[in-house]
Amino acid sequence: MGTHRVAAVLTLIALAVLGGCPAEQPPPPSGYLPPTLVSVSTTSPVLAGNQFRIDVVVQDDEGINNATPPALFGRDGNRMYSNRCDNWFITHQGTGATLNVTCNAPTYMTNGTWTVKFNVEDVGGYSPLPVTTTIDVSGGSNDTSPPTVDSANVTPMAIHPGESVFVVVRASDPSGPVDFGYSAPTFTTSAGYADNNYVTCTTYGYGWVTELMDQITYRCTSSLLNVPAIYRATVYATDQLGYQSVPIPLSFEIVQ
Ligand SMILES: [Ca+2]
Ligand SMILES: [Ca+2]
Repeated sequence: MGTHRVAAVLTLIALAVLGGCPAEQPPPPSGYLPPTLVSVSTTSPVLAGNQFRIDVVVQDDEGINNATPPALFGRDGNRMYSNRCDNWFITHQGTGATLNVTCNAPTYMTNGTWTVKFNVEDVGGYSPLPVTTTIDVSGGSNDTSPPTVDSANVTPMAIHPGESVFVVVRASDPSGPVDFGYSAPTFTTSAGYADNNYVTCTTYGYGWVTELMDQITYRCTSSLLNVPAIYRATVYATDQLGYQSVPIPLSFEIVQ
């Protein structure tokens, strides 16, 4: 293809693109724009065991309503230490606002870079503005070992079709909270029954046992199954660095 023909084709493409552009949009009505970020700063680096601050200035076409509690995210992208930034104050300035957030870095927090995320909402609730910043932590934990599943129990161990079992898992880690992947265990049976024989698990409760030990409860309900059958699953815990514990096998029986 000659140079001139390439230029002609490009011109045609450009005209087609331009021709496809919609007419100029009228400005959106007042309040229909999400907040915009003016500035965000943190008192980083952060010494583990101490407080740190996040200061955010936002602007809106209408006014700022509130912000969600900031949460810290580990290197694996999972939410950790979510109750560490409970103090935040909003100073309204016209249709903008300044947010001053104070957070606590626990002594066992892992050294390295952490991400802080939260949303700022405008009065109209049109679209929250996600705010993301980072902090660098030092003087904390250098733990690089995976968490430990301290206990994993199924109660009761035998049910009738249509009934539920509760799965309670406790796990701990030297550098603080663990998570359980936020995915419920998948119980399967090797009995080869039809597809309408299944067990569905959902998260039933979640909380700290101690600062370094977390617990999760799942409720697992069986369909109207052929019986008897033994259902098996594994559970594991993940720490803030993404290290996974040894998977722990679980089982229960569905009886007539
Ligand atoms: Ca707005
Ligand atoms: Ca660990």
